[in-house]
Parts: sequence; C-alpha cells; structure tokens
Amino acid sequence: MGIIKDCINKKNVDSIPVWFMRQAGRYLPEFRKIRSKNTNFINLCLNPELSKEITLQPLKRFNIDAAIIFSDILLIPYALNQSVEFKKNFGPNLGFLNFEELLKITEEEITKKLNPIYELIKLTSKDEILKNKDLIGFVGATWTILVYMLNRQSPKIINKEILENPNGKTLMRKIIDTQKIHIKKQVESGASIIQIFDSWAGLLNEDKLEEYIYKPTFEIVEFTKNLGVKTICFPRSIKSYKKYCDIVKPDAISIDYEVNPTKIAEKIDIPIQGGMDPKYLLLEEKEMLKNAKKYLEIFSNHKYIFNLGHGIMPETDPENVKTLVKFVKDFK
Ligand code: 1CP
Repeated sequence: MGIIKDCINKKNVDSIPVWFMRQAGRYLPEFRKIRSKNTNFINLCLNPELSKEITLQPLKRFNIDAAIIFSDILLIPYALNQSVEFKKNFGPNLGFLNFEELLKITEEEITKKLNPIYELIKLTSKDEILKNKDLIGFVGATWTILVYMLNRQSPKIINKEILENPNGKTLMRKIIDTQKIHIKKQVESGASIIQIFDSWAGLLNEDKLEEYIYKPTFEIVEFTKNLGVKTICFPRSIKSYKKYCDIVKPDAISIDYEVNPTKIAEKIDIPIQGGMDPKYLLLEEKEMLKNAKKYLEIFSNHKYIFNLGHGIMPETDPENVKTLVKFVKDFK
C-alpha cells in the first residue's frame, strides 16, 4: 500500500504522488523489444511472467508511486468470446458477436480465460519493488466496452447502431456482470486500487449520460467500494466532471487535458488526478516543467495525484519522464 492510496484516503503525504497512464508500454525500448518477439498482443497480456516484467519496467526507471498492471480493457470482450486483434496503424479490430452464445458464458468460463491476469497480479504484488507502492488494477467502463463491442473498432462518432441496437441493454448487463467478476478477482489477487477508464465518455450527449454512463459506473464504483478498495474514474472529455462526481461518487477523479483545471479545483472536493497534456512531454524541458508547475500550483490545496490528461505518447523520450518525475517529487 502506498501514498496514492493514502492521498485518496485524504491522509497527509510527504510528496506529491505520481504515476502515468500508459506508463508501461509503447514509449519504452525495453517494452518494444519484448513486443517485437510477441506479435499477438492478447497472448502477451495473458503471459503472467512477461506481463509482470512489463508492469515493472517503468518502476525500474522512475521514482513513481504505483504500477498499473500490463493488460488491456479489451480483455473483457475477449473473455466474452469476441475475437480481438490489434492491427498495426489501425488499432483494435473485434470480431462478430453471437449474442445468444455470449449470454450463456458462465463466471467460471470468464475467470478461467482471464486467470493469467490474476496470476500476473499475484506475482507482481509480492515483488519487493512494490513495497510501499500501489498496484493499480483496471477495467474499461461499461460504456467504453459497449462501444468497442458493438462498433468493433475505435469509434469516431456514436451512431444509431450503437444506441439503438436491439441487444444493447442485454449486452450492457452482461458487461457489468463481467466487470464485477474481473474487478473482484483483481482485488483478491492483490490490486490495491481500481481505475475505471471511460475513454469514450466524451462522445455521448447529455441526455444519454444517465443510461450509459452514470448508472452503470455508479454500480461498478459501489461494488468496488464494497470490496474495500478505492476507485479512480477517468471519464475522458465528459461534459461535466462535477456532475459526474456528484452522481457516480468515485473516490478520486482523473481529468483530461482539455478541461480547465482552475475550474475543477473550485468545484470538486474529492482527490483529483492528472490533467497535464501528454504532448508537453514532447517539448523542451522548460515548457514541460512550466506546465507541470501550473497543475501542481492549481491543486496545491487539494488532494492531488500527478498524472497526465491521457496516456503517455509513443514518441515520448523516457528521459523526459524521468525529469518530470523528479520535478514533481521535489515540488514543495
Ligand atoms: O501495439 C502495441 O504494442 C500495443 C499497444 C497497447 C498497449 C501497450 C495497447 C493496445 N494496450 C496497451 C496496454 C494498456 N492499455 C494498458 C496497460 C499499460 C499502462 O497503462 O501502463 C492500459 C491501462 C490500457 C487501457 C486501454 N486500452 C484504454 C484506456 C486508456 C486510453 O488510452 O484511453 C483503451 C481505450 C484501450 C484500447 C486499446 N488497446 C490498445 C490500443 C492501441 C487501444 C486504443 C485504441 C483506440 O484508440 O481505440
């Protein structure tokens, strides 16, 4: 257990807690080396030894406070027997859905398929390097998973096929049940925090938020709280973070880089995470640190976890990440 959890529990901490979304992955040469030998991404996620190695790679380089498990939100469609492939320069490509078959899939079948992830968490949580640090497990939010499963690739806009799909409601219920199974197993295996990624929250209009975002996410947050574990929600580009927090009641909220941090600091009392635009890590050191300072100062009277407003970009130089972490850790 580490200072990220302490911060979410509103305890005082000696330094600003810091970790990065997508910290384990594409920008690290040691990741790319493993990835080049493992062309099937899902199989790599289901290899506990290699996934553990990738999970810990950023902790070997940087003085960060948490590891996030190397996995993917699309392992839920995979567990529900939808094929998932990653095509170069295209992104995820999902197979056709067989609704009747999908509804018959049992908890035992799901946990059997995802068991390597739980093995990865068991192996990783025991590692010395995570002493006094957090191990973050995660799921994609119901809405984001629903979009990938029905659209079968990254969405650009939300069309009628998604919102008016005759099987949509039943599929949502199956996704929620699967998320609960997956969260419970991650927690039992040693995940100390659960982050919920709603990457496509910004694509929905206000009138659809209740049904597709607030209701299912509240249920998942409540379920996770009852397991005794804190949740961080990242409803990327949602119209109102304040309303989201009031309704969904996450333990901490991760903000994107387009939202005005000063307004967020004024309106929201719960611990806040993130915000800085990942593109600043591609700029000169001075520009990058100036922007980091902005966030640190705005949230200086808040419980704040330093992170970005979206994942680290593949073009990022790991040395810049190192400089940024040192700056955050030395900030008083
Ligand atoms: O080709 C490769 O080498 C694979 C790239 C990659 C990696 C490293 C993918 C494919 N997923 C991951 C790991 C991953 N994904 C992690 C663990 C590593 C870490 O964060 O340090 C996590 C937490 C995710 C979460 C994830 N996957 C999200 C939510 C966060 C976000 O970025 O919005 C989403 C939307 C996905 C789907 C996904 N998986 C991979 C890609 C390229 C995508 C996004 C595609 C798209 O834009 O729709």
